[in-house]
Amino acid sequence: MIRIVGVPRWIGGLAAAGAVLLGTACTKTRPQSQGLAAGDAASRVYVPPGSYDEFYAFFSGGYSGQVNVYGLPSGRLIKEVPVFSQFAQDGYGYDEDTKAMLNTTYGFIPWDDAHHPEMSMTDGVPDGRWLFINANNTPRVARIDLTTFETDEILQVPNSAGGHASPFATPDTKYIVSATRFSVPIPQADVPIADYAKHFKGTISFIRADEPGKMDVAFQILMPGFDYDLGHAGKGPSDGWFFFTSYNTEQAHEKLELNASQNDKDYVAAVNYKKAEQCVAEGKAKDFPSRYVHNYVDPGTRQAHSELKTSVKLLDPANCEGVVYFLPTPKSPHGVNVDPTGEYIVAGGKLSTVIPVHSFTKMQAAIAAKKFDKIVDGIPVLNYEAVLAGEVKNPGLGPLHTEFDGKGNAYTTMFISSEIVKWKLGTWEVEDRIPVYYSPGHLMIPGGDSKQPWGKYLVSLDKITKDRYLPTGPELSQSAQLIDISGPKMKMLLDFPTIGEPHYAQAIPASLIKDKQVRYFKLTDNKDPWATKSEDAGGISRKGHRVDVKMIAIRSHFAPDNLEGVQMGDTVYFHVTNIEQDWDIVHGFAVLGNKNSELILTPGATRTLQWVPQAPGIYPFYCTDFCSALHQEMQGYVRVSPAGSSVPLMANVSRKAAAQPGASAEKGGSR
Ligand code: RUQ
Ligand code: CUA
Repeated sequence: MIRIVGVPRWIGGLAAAGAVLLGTACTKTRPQSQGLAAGDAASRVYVPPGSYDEFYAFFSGGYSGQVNVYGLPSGRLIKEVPVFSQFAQDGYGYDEDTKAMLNTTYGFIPWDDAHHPEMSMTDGVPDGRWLFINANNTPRVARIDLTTFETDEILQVPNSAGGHASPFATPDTKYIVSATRFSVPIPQADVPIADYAKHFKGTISFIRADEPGKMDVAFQILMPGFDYDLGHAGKGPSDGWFFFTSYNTEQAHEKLELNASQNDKDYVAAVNYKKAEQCVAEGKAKDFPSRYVHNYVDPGTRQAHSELKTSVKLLDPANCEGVVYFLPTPKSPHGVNVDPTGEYIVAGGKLSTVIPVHSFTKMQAAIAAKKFDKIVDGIPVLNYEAVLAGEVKNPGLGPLHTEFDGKGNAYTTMFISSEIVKWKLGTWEVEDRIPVYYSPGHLMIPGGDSKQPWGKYLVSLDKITKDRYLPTGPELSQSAQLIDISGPKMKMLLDFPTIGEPHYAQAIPASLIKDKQVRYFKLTDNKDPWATKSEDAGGISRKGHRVDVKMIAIRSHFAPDNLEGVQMGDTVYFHVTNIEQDWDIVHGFAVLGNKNSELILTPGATRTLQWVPQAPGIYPFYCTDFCSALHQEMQGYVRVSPAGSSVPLMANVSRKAAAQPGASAEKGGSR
C-alpha cells in the first residue's frame, strides 16, 4: 500500500453518463382529504421550545453530496454533515486536515451526488453507531460517526460506474454493498459503445464495514452488463442473502428511455453472499488489479489520510455455483425491499401495473427443484410463478419504494400518480392511499427497512414540489411530508422543505443517539503533530519557504496574536488548536485573503489552514464563530515583508493571557 499526502495525480478515464427520468404527472384529482384539521395536525408535530424531537432523521442531500439531519416530528433542520462535497460552513474538504477525504483515483473531487443513508444495525435493528451513505457519480461509500456527526471514512469502489445500489447493510453490518448502475468494460477498455453486449459488465461489491477505519472491498461479483439499481439484505430466514434490482436487461446502450423498456420483466438478483464468502475462501475468486482509494481520519491526530489500494477479489458466478439467481420482475424495477420477517421481497417496477412480491420460501423450493427458465451468463433465471408470493393489483402508477410498519402493512411510493399506497402483506390488498405533493421517490419509516420498524410516522420524500412553498426563482425547494401511520388511515401532518434532493432517509429514536455525543475532544488525547496545548507553547518556525504557526484559541484570544517575519513567496500554515474543554465552545479562524474557507475549531481540535500571502503588508485574522461577549476582540495580525527582508521571525508567545484585557471576563463567556 502506498501512502499519499495531499492530492494524488492518478489519472483515469471513466465518465458516468447522465440519466433520463420518467416523465411525471402532477395533476391531483383525488377527492378525499386525509389531512387532519389544521390545528390537530399542528399539535401532533409541535415540539415546544426547549423540548427535543422524538427521532433523529438523516436525509440524503442528493446533489449537495451531504447528509442533513432533521428532528421528527417537527421537521426542524438541526445539522448538515458534509460527506462528499466541500463545506464552507466548517472547512470540511478545505482545511489541511480534511482535504484528503475527497481524494480518489481521479484526483481530488470536491463534489458528488449522495443518495442513500443507511444506519448500522445489530441483529437487523438500527443501532445508531454509524450512518453510511453512497456517492453515486464517482462510486464511494462513507461512514459518519454518530457520536461526532463527522465523516471519518470514505472508500472508493473500483470496477464500478455509478454506485447507486449502495450502501445497504447486512443485519450485522459486516458488509455494506455497492452495485454498478452503469455497466462498463471490466477492466476498463477503449471499445466501441455498439459492442455493449460483448464487453460491458456489472459488479456487485461487498464492503467490509464493521471496523471503523478499515473499510475495504471484501469481494466483488461479476454480473451481466445490466444496470443495477437498488438492494436490500435478507433478514431472519433470508439472512445471508442480498437482493438487487436490475433494469436494462435489454442491454441497450442508447435511448434507454425507450430501448431499456422493451422486456416485460427484468430481474431481481438474489445473491447468496455466505456462499460467495465460501467460494472466496476456497480460492475461486481471482485477484483482479484495481486501483481505488481509501480515506480515513486517524483517531489520534484527527487528520485524514489516503491510501491507494491495488487489487480486489473478483468472483465470477460461473465459478461459484448457486451464488446468484435471477427472479423475473416486472418491469424496469427500481426499489427492492425485504419485509421485517425476511420472507417477502418487494420490488417496485417503475413501469409495472402491479407490485410483485417474491417469497423467500418459494425461491428456496424453486432453486431446489431447479425451476429455471434459462441461464444468463451462468446465472439461473427462476420461474416467475414459482417464486411469486403475490401481486398487489392496481396499486397506482409508478411504484418505486416500499417500507413496512412492523404490523403487517407495507407502504409504497407511486412516483407517477403521486401517492403513498398502504397494502397488506399476505392478502396483497390495498388498504389506504394518500396523495403527496408531488412525485415521491423514496419513503421512510423509522426502522422501516429493518427487522424492527418504529411504525408511527412515514416520511414521503417528494421530488417535484411545485406549489408547496414560497417560490424562489426557477428552482423550487424539494420537500418531505410527514404522515401519521399509527392508525388504520394515513394522516398528513406536515410539509417541510429539504436541502438538495432528499433521495432517501433513515430515522431512529433520539434516545439511541443523543446521550452518546462527544462533547469535546480531550486535549490530552490530541495527537495532531501540530497541536498546541497551552498558551506559551505556540510559536512560528520556518523551513525554506514554508512557515508554520502554532497557535491556540480560547475565549477570547489567539496566542500568539502578533506574527512577523513572513515573506513574499512563503506558504504559511496556521495550526490552530481550540484548547477549550467545554461542550459547544467553538472558535473560528480566518485571515485576510485566504482562498479556502475559514477554519472551524471544535473544542479540543486542531485544524490547519494554508495561506499564501499576495503582497507585503499587515493582515488581520479573527475568530469567525461568535464565542463570547469579547468575540469581536478575538483577533490578531500577521506582517508580511518582501522576499529576502531582514525582519526576524516573531510570535508574541511571551505576552501571556493575564496581561490581556478581558481575561477574567472571558471565563463565564457564553454564546
Ligand atoms: S433512488 S428515488 Cu437513489 Cu429511488 Cu432516488
Ligand atoms: Cu472565538 Cu469568537
